[in-house]
Amino acid sequence: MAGGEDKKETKKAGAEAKKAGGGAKKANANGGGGGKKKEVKKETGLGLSNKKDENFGEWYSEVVVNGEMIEYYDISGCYILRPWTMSIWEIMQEFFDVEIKKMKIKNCYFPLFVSPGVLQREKDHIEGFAPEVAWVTKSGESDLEVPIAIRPTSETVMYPYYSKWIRGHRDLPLKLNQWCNVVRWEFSNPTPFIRSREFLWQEGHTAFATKAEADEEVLQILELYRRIYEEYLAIPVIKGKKSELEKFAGGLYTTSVEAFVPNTGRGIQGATSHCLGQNFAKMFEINFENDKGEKAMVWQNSWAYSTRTIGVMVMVHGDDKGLVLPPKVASVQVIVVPVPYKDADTQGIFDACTTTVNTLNDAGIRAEADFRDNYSPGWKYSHWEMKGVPLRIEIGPKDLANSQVRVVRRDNSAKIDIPMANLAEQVKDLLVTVQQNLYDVAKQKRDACVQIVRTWDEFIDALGQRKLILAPWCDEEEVEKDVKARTKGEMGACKTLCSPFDQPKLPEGALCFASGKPATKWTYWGRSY
Ligand code: 87F
Repeated sequence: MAGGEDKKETKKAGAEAKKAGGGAKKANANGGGGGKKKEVKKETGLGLSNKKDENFGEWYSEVVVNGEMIEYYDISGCYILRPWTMSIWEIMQEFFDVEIKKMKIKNCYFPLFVSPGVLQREKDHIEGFAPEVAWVTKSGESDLEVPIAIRPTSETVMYPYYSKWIRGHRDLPLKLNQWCNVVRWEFSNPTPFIRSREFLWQEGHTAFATKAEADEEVLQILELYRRIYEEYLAIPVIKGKKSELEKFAGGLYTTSVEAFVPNTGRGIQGATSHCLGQNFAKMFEINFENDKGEKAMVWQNSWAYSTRTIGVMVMVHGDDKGLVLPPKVASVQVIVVPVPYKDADTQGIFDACTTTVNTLNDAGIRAEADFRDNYSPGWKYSHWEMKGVPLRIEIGPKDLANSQVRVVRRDNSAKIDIPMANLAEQVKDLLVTVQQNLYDVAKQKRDACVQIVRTWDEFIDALGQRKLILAPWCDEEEVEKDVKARTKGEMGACKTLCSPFDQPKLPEGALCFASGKPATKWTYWGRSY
């Protein structure tokens, strides 16, 4: 990149960090309030200065920084993923990795760099993506003889080797996955997790002898993506098929899980599972001799989910006190805070905290105590609320005397006193309850945003109200393009999110809301990320 541009980028990153409440805004390391600033609340110094319902964008940036998930970086669109983020990613990774291994998918690692030659082989499909490809052009002071691309996705990196490795039907299926980073030099509105220039993902690339096998795997993987969202992140998603316009152009068809962010009224593609058909097999000559001794082409799939999942979680569950982590992905599920009083038995309280943590850990619960002596209990409450820890246990002199602990839920602030005697069991149950409640509340809010429309006027009305729109559609590409054009505005165009697999019955003679032609399916529409 040229020097001038470089400076521009650095400036942009600075502006981004500022927007996030400084990026550098420290969580008040010495525990003291900073004094005059509006956002400094009570003695804690930890409050958010933006409210989720009032200023969503600023709120989001502030939450991911103050919750210690992200640190802004001096390159626009690039973010530091702090341990609080990585522990969530690792939990989801562990789940998915075990599941795909059950499906006999194997992990591998291909290089980060792509030679321009192979990238060009995919040029028809890459055309629209080309501006996002980042290139290495120099080493030290000298220009590289041939510039080298950084992978934005790995089809072109991997498939030449699929062509080499697949000879006969006995080499099939070939099912590989890699956990890696990719780079897409986005230009529009970078947002931590949601739209970043480098992100982490898994990308699966599989090849089969038959289309039937490929079709089956597409849905198996999509179900794993649904489970990540619904069972781990407590976010309801819609499984469905992308329109011809919105599918991966290089593939045959694209399936996705779609989430919704009620505050902004935007849909968000959660993960995709594509059947590539034989398009890449043709391009990369991935042929094999079938069991009849004939030459045949493989059928391929590719599928991915990324660290975007974490951004969706923050947007859906976070509140005005900060992050709200679903227990299944929280690296600390229970934070134990000693609440000593002047003349109380401080050592006794500290010992009870240690015992509590040990008891919970022994029961497989991820619990920690916050023994820091330079912060007040109130500061610690705010701190761990900001970080979204699902349960807080407070132990003070009264609790000690009564052989009980006070448990406070992050999701609804409910306070429950639990006898120390059967602590682990009750905390385990509570974590399950919190997980379920987060999902239920998110689903309620999402469902309340779904609007069924039948006419263009109803559609425009619903769009104005930031709804997730379900409409009968004729499934014609020209009509979708037309809807996009007619809804283009400051907030961005409305497009199809997916046609849900779970289709309500189309009434006899139902017409497309946009074209008035006979409708062939129900489709979700909305603005999206
Ligand atoms: C950006 C630059 C260059 C998306 C890009 O979804 C190429 C691309 O091919 C590109 N952005 N895509 C589509 C990715 C398709 C597919 N790849 C494997 C997936 C799942 C994992």
